[in-house]
Amino acid sequence: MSETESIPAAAQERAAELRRLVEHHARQYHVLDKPEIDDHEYDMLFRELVDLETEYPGLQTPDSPTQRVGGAPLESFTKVRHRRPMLSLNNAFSADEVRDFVRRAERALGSVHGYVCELKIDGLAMSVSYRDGAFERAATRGDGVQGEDVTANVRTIRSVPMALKQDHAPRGEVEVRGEVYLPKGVFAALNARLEDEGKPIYANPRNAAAGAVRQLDPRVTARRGLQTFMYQLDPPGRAASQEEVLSSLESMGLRVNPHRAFAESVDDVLAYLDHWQDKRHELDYETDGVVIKVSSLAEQAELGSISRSPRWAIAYKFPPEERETTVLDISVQVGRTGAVTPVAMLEPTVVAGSTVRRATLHNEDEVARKDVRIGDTVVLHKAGDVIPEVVRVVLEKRPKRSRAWQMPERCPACDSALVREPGEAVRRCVNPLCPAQRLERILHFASRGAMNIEGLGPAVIVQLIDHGYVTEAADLYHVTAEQLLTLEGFAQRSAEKLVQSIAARRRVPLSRLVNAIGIRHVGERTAELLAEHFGSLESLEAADEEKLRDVEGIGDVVAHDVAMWLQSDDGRAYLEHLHAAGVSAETSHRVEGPLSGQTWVITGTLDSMTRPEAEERIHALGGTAGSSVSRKTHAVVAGASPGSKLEKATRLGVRVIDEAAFLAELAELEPGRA
Ligand code: 1X8
Repeated sequence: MSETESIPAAAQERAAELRRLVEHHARQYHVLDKPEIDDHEYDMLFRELVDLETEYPGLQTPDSPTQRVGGAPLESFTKVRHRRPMLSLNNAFSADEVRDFVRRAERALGSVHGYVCELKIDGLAMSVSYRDGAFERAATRGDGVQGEDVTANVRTIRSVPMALKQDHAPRGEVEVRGEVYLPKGVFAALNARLEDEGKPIYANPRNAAAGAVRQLDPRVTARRGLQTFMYQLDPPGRAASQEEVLSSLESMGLRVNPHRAFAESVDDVLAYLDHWQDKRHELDYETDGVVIKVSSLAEQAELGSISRSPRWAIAYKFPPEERETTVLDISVQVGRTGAVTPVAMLEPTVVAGSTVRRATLHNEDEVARKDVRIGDTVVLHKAGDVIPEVVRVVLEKRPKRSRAWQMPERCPACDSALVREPGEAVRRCVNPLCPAQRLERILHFASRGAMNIEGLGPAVIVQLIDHGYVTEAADLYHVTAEQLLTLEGFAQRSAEKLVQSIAARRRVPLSRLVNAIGIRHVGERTAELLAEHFGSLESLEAADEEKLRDVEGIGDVVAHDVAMWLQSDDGRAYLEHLHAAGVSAETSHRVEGPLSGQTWVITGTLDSMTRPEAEERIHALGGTAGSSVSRKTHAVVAGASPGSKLEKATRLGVRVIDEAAFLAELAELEPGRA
């Protein structure tokens, strides 16, 4: 009798089904960075398969996904064989399962000298090798045995030192392992920009981090703002416990998560899990659990590993932050470029620490794929702990006689026919006079990342349009205090103040003006590239499609859109009206100040301000904001993920300061500023 004959047919069939499902979803997640189900659903499928194979060991085939670690590597990077396999961890989904882990460890060892609890980072596992203290190679986990050589990309991550701290750098080869991740704020900004530029967005920070690490162009990686936390050292040197490993990593200059705790007993461990259950939403990165490790390295060695995971560690997974709520309505919004977006209006509900009332459904294909209908009960979560998203419909709770949602054929604001161009997921209103687009264009124009007009928010702009004072951006500069007084909420003083603050934003840096114009697919970043390349609005206006394609970082689609816009009658009229209103781009007008004669270069992203804001503050103090580093550069301000400019500055011996030091200098030189 063969081993499988005693196994019920139903179990055999289910195991085969689960193997297929797990393989499929593991590939979507690890290889393609395009998960179709959320992590919890995947964990549950995986768990069911493990349980079935435990119950019927005959079901455990050598090719079962439970016997493997990650996804297969992509084709585009050189393969790297790990010195030791990069294991994954067994999961625990409840306090009982954590107690089981502790009990097993204590039974095997007699007693355990304590545990270390560390936050489980929802990032990308990474191995970084140093030789005689010098950065040598970085590799992704891949399938655990073989990963991808991503050395060039990881070199651009600021928190990965190119040289370990002298006194603490071990001789010979050491391998450091940890997680590469994208902070929540950086993730939200990245998606906002991608959406702005008409590109597909990332489902969560981990996928965005994976996308950044697997870029074929390291310059793109450098701009993404990746961060790291390291937690493993091989060989461990003098460290005898996980706590000492973490301290060693820190003293070598590597980034280590400050949140960790030593636990003597299972109760200490459980208290730690409890503490982070809700607190985790306050962090600026996503954590999906807590890794619990037997601390003593000797005890770890004694416990060893089984097939894919160590016996000395377990990953407790927080229950998913998901809430059910109902879809009150699906409304459609018209953006500044005419893109029409369906938005689910929800019964307000608290998810991951804040109240959610609406969630974008992105486009009609997404609504159809999820089959979201008005009246449905849906499961809601937050992508990257930030962006509310409808995960799925709870079909059992669907009201009778509900109907599939249909994208309107006509613009909800102006009733003109919507157009869906081939290859695009969105429908657009192409009526340039559409009032909804007009409002969005003006809102965008005045917004913080564009002209940054203080005191000119949505409530005022809506009224200005309603009263007929403003139909396009240029009209803002003709608004009078008398007109403002007829709006709600204005008195003489506040009206005068707003007129002044609008007038003060006639002259802005070119990149701001280019962004403010609101050309489709041109967001902050693209505007900067255009501004840097052309130097003046006149020379940008004179550019044709071919010249635009020459701009580094600008693709054919964007070049085409920008050229079409610049050549269109509407585009020309729009710019003419702005010129007539006295709006112009700052060329290098000279202000005398404490930074006169100094060139400052900003590289990477700053947390407290956008790059244009930082450059303006340098200008205001008489300084010049340069775009490349030379010996003449006075200082380089290095934000997150600074890339090659930082390397060059270091090479040339140019002074490099971080954001905090930059802010301190500004504060000293700008006495008038709060
Ligand atoms: C994975 C992770 C570990 C830690 C944090 N985040 C992770 N995603 C940690 O130990 N601090 S350990 C680990 C693994 O061994 N697969």
